[in-house]
Amino acid sequence: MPANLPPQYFEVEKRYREARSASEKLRYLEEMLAIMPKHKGTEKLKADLRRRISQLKDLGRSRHGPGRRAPAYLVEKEGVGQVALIGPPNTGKSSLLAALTKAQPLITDYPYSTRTPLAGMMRFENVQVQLLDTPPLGDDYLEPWFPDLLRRADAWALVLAPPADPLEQLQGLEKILASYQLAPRPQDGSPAAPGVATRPSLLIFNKADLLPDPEEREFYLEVLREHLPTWAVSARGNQGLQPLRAALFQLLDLVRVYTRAPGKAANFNSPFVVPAGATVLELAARIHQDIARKLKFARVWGKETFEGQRVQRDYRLREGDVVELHL
Ligand SMILES: Nc1nc2c(ncn2[C@@H]2O[C@H](COP(=O)(O)OP(=O)(O)OP(=O)(O)O)[C@@H](O)[C@H]2O)c(=O)[nH]1
Ligand SMILES: [Mg+2]
Repeated sequence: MPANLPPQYFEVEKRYREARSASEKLRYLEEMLAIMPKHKGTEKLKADLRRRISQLKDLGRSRHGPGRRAPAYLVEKEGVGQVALIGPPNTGKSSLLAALTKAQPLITDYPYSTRTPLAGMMRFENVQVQLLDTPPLGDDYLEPWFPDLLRRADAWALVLAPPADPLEQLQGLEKILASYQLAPRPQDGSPAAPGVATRPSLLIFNKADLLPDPEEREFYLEVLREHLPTWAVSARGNQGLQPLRAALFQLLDLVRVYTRAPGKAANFNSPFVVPAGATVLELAARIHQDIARKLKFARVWGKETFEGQRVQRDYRLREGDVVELHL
């Protein structure tokens, strides 16, 4: 039996998916439950919403009292994607988290100050990307959960900084990753070694302010860029962070599209964010399976199409497309 959910429901559901905190998510779930018409066709959905609500409530409880369920390192993913800031001790990972998000990590002059991961939300234009500050990846002891955290992340930002030689820092990091069968994804599209999991990665060359000589800085950047895309910044001096935000979002390889109802304007503050290469049909499925099932065609306003061009269900969405779904 079709659920026949009102359009308002999907609006709230979209906000739920984009919500940044557990309490926000909880509020939207409860709103969805209230809006949802109650009949036989919605029973499964109702049970599902109730289950998600109670899970979130449990999560809220476990943060306080004893008997917590989720270990502290298991950070709930929020926003359009998660980028882990990883690197040797004292390179400024926590400082970057503080500079790019509202999170307030511990920052100290001495190394090994970060002991557990901490997440923060980085705004880039109209989306939020989750950044994850992590303990240093040194030569010695590594927390047993660290490889799992690395695998769960959608992408990695490797944070290097002077005075150490950045290329040596990078090679040290790659060695640690390799010992867990992990590697930054090669930028030339070449395949990774068999059995090795890769993540899209970039290098952040932090504390660039400590290298006031532009020639020296350029020398390092050139060397690093042969390995991975590299961004020179100063977290402390607030330098180069704007382009870094864009690069961190682009690392996730997502496109932002906007839906509109016939004759109405699109809401450009609130994109649907889908993997690059996703089709109109996948967008419809993201909104609701019923809509995907009934989808006949779409009209697209975008850079690669003419105004309101009629496209089929397998049309691949491009960044910035405005889409009108026709059922
Ligand atoms: N000069 C300069 N110092 C910086 C910059 N970013 C961070 N620092 C300093 O470097 C030191 C270490 O910064 P953190 O952010 O704690 O470094 P971290 O990588 O999180 O360190 P661990 O958690 O120990 O691995 C602090 O004294 C920061 O103030 C920068 O861009 N320039
Ligand atoms: Mg730190």
